Amino acid sequence: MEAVKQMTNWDVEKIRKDFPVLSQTVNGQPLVYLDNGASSQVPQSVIDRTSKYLAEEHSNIHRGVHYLSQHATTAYEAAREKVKRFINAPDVKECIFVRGTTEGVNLVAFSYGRKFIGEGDEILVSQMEHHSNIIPWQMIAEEKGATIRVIPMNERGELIIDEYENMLNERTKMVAVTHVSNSLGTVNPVKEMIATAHKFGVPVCVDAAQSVPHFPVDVQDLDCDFFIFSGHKMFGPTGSGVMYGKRKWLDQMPPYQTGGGMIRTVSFEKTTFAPIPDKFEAGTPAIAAGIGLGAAIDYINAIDFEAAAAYEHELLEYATERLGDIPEVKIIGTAAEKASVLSFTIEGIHPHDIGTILDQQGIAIRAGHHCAQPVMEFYDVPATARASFAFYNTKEEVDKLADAVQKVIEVFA
Ligand code: C6P
Repeated sequence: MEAVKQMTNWDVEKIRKDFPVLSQTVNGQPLVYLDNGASSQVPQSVIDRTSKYLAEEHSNIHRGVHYLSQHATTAYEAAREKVKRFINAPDVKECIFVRGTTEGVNLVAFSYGRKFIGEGDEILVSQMEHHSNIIPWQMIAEEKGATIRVIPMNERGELIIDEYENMLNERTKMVAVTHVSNSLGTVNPVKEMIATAHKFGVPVCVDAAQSVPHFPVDVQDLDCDFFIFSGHKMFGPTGSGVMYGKRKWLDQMPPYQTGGGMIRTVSFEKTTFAPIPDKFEAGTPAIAAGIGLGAAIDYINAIDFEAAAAYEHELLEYATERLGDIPEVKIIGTAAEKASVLSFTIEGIHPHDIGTILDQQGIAIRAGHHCAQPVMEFYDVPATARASFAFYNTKEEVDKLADAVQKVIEVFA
């Protein structure tokens, strides 16, 4: 609690004014939006930039010689440059626009997998992966006769790194691991995991859907081979996302989807493909969403993101303390390193009932398996209630959450 009081360098009330959605009432109560892990809210600057594109610049890109097309192309490619700087990619061409993390992982699994994974090979995924970072690997493993092996975790929801190290061998062809768990909030030591995998020559695909909205990232420092995230979880629009990949892989990988915009030459006999990034961007992309993602990066750059991360961390600690003080509440996911996610259960009350009662008080949380059924199985629960925070949430909102949870318990007593 003390820590939150000391947060002098983060003016949350000023920040909140940037997000129009936050000032509404829901079910007669001021909205308390604690479902940022599903989708974060969008600042006015992103709304304005996207509207401007639709109102004044809308046109197909990379295809026209006319003014609008060139203008839209410039704006879209400027967004790609922003992505490059945001994640510190060495080359803008290594930043492939996708519709979101799901599409990005499918792209890597099927394209890398078709080229580099064979019979008897092994793919490591962790116990805490989102379904998006399990199923594509399962599909390619099935197609190729490869095996999925699971990096285990302990009761706190931390990966057991010793066991991970023992799992790597000459058959391992990929490590697919989440940077931050969406169901537990665990921040995984991906930099160390990548260094270990590289000792075996194994590439690592990092699911960064839940990390990029919460703290600065640097793909060169991590030395990851693939790094994938969604725009709609980092204050941008849905339909935007990024798959960063090292050129050494991308140049060798076959296209994932084919069609317009990704070719060099086409004849009925043979097609040759454009270099990256075009090779992986078939068809007309989500132009407005991509430009909006660029604006979201501008927004993050304009605030003090390090201070935002520190504030959010203190908020999470405060929420953990408040909910932890309620004897009936069991917190799921107690890793030493956590970011912005608080999953919990209450004995005898289904998380959907918790979510519904909280909604009646204007509090938005997520209840369910969070597309992480193996995590639910690990803890032997059907679902959890999950509050997930962003830098515009407040200590007062955490208090409302804790009071509302207390009321839920009273209703069911
Ligand atoms: N998690 C959540 O409420 P998409 O849907 O493609 O933008 O992102 C998929 C995805 C992949 N990895 C992780 C770690 C994620 O958290 C998500 C999305 C949302 O937790 C919706 S299930």
